[in-house]
Amino acid sequence: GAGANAGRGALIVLEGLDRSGKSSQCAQLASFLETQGVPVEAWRFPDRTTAMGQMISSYLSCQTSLDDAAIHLLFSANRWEKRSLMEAKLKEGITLVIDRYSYSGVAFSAAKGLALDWCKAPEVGLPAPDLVLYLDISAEMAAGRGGYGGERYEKLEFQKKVKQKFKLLKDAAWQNVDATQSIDSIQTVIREESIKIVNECNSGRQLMQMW
Ligand code: FDM
Ligand code: MG
Repeated sequence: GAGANAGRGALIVLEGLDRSGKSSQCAQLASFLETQGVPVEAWRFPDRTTAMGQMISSYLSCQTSLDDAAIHLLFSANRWEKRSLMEAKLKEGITLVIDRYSYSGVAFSAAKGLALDWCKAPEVGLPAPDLVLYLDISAEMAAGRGGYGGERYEKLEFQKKVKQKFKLLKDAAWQNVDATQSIDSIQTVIREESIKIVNECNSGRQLMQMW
């Protein structure tokens, strides 16, 4: 096992287009880490359970309209309201596996035409992921999997733009994962990369800040 008693937990983020397989891969990864004796929690952003999260959810389901800049800041604030809890969990030695983070925040808003640097600014100072696993798939292939739920951004043409913006966000923590492989092959890669980073964090790797 990776050891449950020494250093901090790892901040692991899964990113990608809608229908790239993030949510099932996150769930499988969290269960796997648990079997390895790694204290772990699976999180997601947006966190729709908070007051801000409920405003976001109603925007995404097209029940409300909001200015593009305003909704961008709301998504960011939804991460900030979780900042101290994230930091506390990591410090306690709990690894967080998070479905979407600041990368989705910037990619989706920039795809609407907001300036990339403006979109990144409110993320500055949030805890930086130790590992970003980007599930790489074309928008066409993701759409072909069906099951777009009808939320605001779940449209092929828009997802193509989002993919172009994701490409501009590769940083030191970023790892591309070929998401056209089988679910099991993807999970194998994700497990290997995750165990490595969990061990590094456990043995003293410093928690960084965005961006
Ligand atoms: N999304 C997600 C954003 O536009 N900004 C953000 O900061 C985040 C975290 O919200 F279309 C978009 C991405 C997606 C939608 O996400 C809801 P889920 O994972 O489908 O719930
Ligand atoms: Mg969705």
